[in-house]
Amino acid sequence: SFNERTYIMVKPDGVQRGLVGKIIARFEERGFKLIALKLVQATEEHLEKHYADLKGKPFFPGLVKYMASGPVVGMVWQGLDAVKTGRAMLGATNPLASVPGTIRGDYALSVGRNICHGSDAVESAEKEIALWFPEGVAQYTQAQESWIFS
Ligand code: YYY
Ligand code: MG
Repeated sequence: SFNERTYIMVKPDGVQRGLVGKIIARFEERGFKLIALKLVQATEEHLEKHYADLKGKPFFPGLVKYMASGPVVGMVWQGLDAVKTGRAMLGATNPLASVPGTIRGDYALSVGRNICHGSDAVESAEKEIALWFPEGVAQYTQAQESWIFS
């Protein structure tokens, strides 16, 4: 929908590699509205909640340790079909399968270091936004809105 929101996160490797600005720029330039943003060192307990659906997978312990290995940048982007479009902008989970032009397809090689997260459904987006931004998100009018949407 028009006002759909998605949770996008630059993972610790993306932060360490200095890719935060480039990833933000892609969402800004596409026309999405930034309604929340923060740099945070997440605890393993918090990350286990974020990835609760993957508990039991063989890569789960390593995933949580990697995600807790440094600060992440969490953000919420709003706009037309934000969840599906965000996923398309990220590329495939395995960067080797991500086409060039996607974030993972341009900046990553390994599934265990794929530099960014994006919600996979509207329902999980709302859950993730509540988990990472319990204080809430901003509400404002994007000045260029009428030049992006008809
Ligand atoms: O949503 P997405 O990040 O594309 O993939 P998920 O299936 O939700 O897995 C989350 C995260 O786990 C993935 O970004 C990398 C890691 N992972 C892994 O290390 N090895 C796998 N075989 C699958 C996923
Ligand atoms: Mg996922």
